[in-house]
Amino acid sequence: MKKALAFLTASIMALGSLPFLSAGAEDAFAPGDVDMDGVLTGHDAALVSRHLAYGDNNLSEEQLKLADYNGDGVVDQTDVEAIHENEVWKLSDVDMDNDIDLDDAMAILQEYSYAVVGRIAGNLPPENAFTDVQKNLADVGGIHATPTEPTMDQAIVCQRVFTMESAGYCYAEIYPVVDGQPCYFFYNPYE
Ligand SMILES: [Ca+2]
Ligand SMILES: [Ca+2]
Ligand SMILES: [Ca+2]
Repeated sequence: MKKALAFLTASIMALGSLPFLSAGAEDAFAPGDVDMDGVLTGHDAALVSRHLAYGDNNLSEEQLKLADYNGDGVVDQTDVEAIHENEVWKLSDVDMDNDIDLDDAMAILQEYSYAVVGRIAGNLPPENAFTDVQKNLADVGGIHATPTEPTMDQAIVCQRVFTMESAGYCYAEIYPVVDGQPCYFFYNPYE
């Protein structure tokens, strides 16, 4: 019995030290899926773009590996452009209908309101909860490396972007341009 236990302990320790276990976990995410929510979106482009422009969104080592979309060992604007070109949903398109409009701003605002009510009541209604993909899409500034509850600021920025695009404002007036590089997160005047 003692021998069997020792063998079991040794086996478990050996399993824990096997390198393929951790490699398998990393392989779960496709290149470019930096926020690790299972789908390539505008938020992945926003995270990498923000990292390059300001470096203030605390991407983990694993996320930086995923940010190297073309696998050339460097995270740069080429990766941002490629992720942006291949994104399935645009940043802030939280209802995922391929259009950024007032509906998205209202959805973010509603989710924010429910989250606040949920916090007060200690019970967030699950039927109104955003998925992680939606929470990530609401992160218009590309600041949050992990899914977070939507804020009122995000709703206002989303509405502002929709209004400016409708009014014909140019790219650089809506998106930041840092060191001559176009960015893929939204400028947030409330930050
Ligand atoms: Ca993603
Ligand atoms: Ca690269
Ligand atoms: Ca939409």
